Amino acid sequence: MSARGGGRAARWILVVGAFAMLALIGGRPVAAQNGEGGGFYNAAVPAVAPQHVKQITLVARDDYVQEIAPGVRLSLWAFNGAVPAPVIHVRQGDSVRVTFVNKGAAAHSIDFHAATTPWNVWYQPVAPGKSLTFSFVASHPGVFMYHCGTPPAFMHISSGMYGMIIVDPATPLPPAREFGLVESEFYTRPGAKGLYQVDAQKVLDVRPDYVVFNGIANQYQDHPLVVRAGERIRLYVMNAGPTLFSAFHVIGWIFDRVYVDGNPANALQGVQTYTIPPGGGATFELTITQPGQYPFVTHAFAFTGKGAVGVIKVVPAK
Ligand SMILES: [Cu+2]
Repeated sequence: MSARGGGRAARWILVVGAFAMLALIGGRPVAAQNGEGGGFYNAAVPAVAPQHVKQITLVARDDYVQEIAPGVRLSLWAFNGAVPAPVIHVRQGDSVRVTFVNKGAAAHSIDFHAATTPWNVWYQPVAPGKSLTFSFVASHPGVFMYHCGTPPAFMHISSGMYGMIIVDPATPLPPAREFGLVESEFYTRPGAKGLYQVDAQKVLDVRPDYVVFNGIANQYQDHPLVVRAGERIRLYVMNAGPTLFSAFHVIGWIFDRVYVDGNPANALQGVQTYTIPPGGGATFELTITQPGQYPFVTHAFAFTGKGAVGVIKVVPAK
C-alpha cells in the first residue's frame, strides 16, 4: 500500500501565476499557498518561442490512498501520487512531450483533451511496467482534462486518474490572482483495514458520497482562497466527473467574464452560474470589491452538501 496517505499530496491549490514557465506544478499544502503574496499571475512571463518543448512525465500507480474527507481514507489510482493529478501548465503553441509510465498492476492509459492526436495510436492501454512517449502541439488555449481512458473508463476516472492542463493563450491575459479547481465525485464503500473502496455500482447509479474540489471535501471552507478587495480573480475550473455536471457559482457575486472551455475567444459577460460538463472546463473572472466571505459551490444542491463548497475570503485592499 502506498505510504502517501492522508490526502496531503492533493491538498494543493494551484496558483499558476509565477510558475507559468513550469511545465508541471506539484502539490503543496493549501495553507502555504493561499496567503497573501501568492498566486499573482506574472504577465511578464513571455510567450514561449515556437517549437518550445515542455516535457511531462506521468507515472500511473493503482495503490494510492487519499483522505478525501475526515476519517475517510479511500483506496485510489493516481497519476504522480495525487488526486487530482498535478496541474500541467503550458502556453498555446508549445510542443508537449508526454512520457507515460505505468507502475500499476493493471493496464492504464492517457488521454489529453488538449491534444489532437489519434486515439487508436496513443491513447491505448499501457501494460504494467511499460511506458510510452508521444508529443502534441497545444494548439488551442483553454482548461482541459487529461485522464486514463482504459475501459471501463468510468472506473479509472472515478478511481482518481485525472488532472487539469491549462493552456495559456499565446497573448497573455491581464494579471490576476489565479486559482485552479478540479471538481469530481467519489463513490465509496467500506473495505478492509479501515480503507474505503470505490463502489462501481454507485458510480453507475450516480449516487456519489462526495463531490469535491481538488480531491478533498470542503477543504476550502477550512482554508479559504484569500484575495484582496478590488483585485481581479481568475478561477480555472475543470470538471473531471466522471458523470455529474457542475453548476459553478459564487454566492454573493457575479462573474465579469466566463471563458467557455477556458478560451478567451469564447467570452461570456455578466454570468451568475455556468455549467461545466464532465470532461470540460472554464475560466471565470470576477473582481470582488467588498470584503467578506463568498462561497463557491456547484449550485446543483443535491450535491453541494457532499463537499462541493469552498470560500473566497476577500480582505480589505491595501
Ligand atoms: Cu487507469
